[in-house]
Amino acid sequence: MTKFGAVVVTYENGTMRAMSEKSTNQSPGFFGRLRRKLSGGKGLGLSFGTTGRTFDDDMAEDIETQLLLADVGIEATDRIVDGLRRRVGRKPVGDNELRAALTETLTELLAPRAQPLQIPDTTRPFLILVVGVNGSGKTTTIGKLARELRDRGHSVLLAAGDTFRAAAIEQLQVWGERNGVPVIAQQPGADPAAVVFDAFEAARARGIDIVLADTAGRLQNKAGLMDELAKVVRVAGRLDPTAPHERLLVLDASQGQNAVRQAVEFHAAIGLTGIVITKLDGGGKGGVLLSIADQLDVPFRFIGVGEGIEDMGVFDAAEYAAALVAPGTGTGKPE
Ligand SMILES: Nc1nc2c(ncn2[C@@H]2O[C@H](COP(=O)(O)OP(=O)(O)OP(=O)(O)O)[C@@H](O)[C@H]2O)c(=O)[nH]1
Ligand SMILES: [Mg+2]
Repeated sequence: MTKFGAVVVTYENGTMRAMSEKSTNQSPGFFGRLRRKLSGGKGLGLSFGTTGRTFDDDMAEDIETQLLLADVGIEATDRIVDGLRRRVGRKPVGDNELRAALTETLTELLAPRAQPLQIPDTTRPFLILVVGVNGSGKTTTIGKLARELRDRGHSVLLAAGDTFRAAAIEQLQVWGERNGVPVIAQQPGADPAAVVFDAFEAARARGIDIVLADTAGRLQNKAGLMDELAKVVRVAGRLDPTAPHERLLVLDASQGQNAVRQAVEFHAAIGLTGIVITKLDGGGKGGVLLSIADQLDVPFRFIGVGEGIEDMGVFDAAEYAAALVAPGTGTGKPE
């Protein structure tokens, strides 16, 4: 058993378990689900070869290559291998010891990003603007978030700010009905800034706590579309200078290093305050979060592991690190 910070890692029959000592507001099964779904239980898919091998340059290079292939990116990979070297030293190490040291190293890298979304009582309505490239999971995340926030006792309203894609408004209305929360929409083609402005005013008039605003998918390199997003932010700021209070980027984890570029560009355009990573069940190895954590000082709020309303959890650094490292024997079975 190895212990670091607020986390305990144990091995049972070759299976690694990580437990946060602090309680999270996670449903108890979520970590298990994440672990099973992330590459079918294999996480980054690392293998360290023979037990008792010395952590030398060859081994460091071998691990480096595996991390790069798992979308971890060059800078984060260097940092991780340094962390391992610091922990293990130049001596023979077993598979379990190496995995525990790696879990600690990854937890250390991710921990500063694990800042859950806080909604202060003093900010009403609290406006959450959800942005990202086409198909990353924005509208689904809004549906899941509406449920999560409603379950925490908040009143919620949805703003149909994707006025561009056919059927986007109807898609949001379905999530509204499913969660029993109102949806403010205009006609297709309307100015998204006007929709968000109206929704914010409506929420204020009705005494609603939180507005979740959907937006159309846009590529980060389309300047005109990024300007449109900056306008939504500016216009919302006319009703409350601190709005949008949360500028949430939704990233598809299966897009690998491209997701890093998206995060950098969206952050430059509107100043992100949070990131949600979806589709961790979608075949990617999940290493891209390490790269983003290394490059950007933006909190990871939630992670998505499926299309269902219950398939979202609060990001937890230790749990995520443990899911990435996973046991080498591949004990996890896909659901
Ligand atoms: N496997 C999996 N699928 C997901 C997840 N989140 C969303 N999806 C699916 O991804 C597809 C796109 O999701 P949307 O929520 O419509 O994505 P979007 O970003 O709103 O898309 P646009 O509005 O077209 O830009 C849908 O089929 C969702 O069910 C996830 O965590 N895992
Ligand atoms: Mg959408």
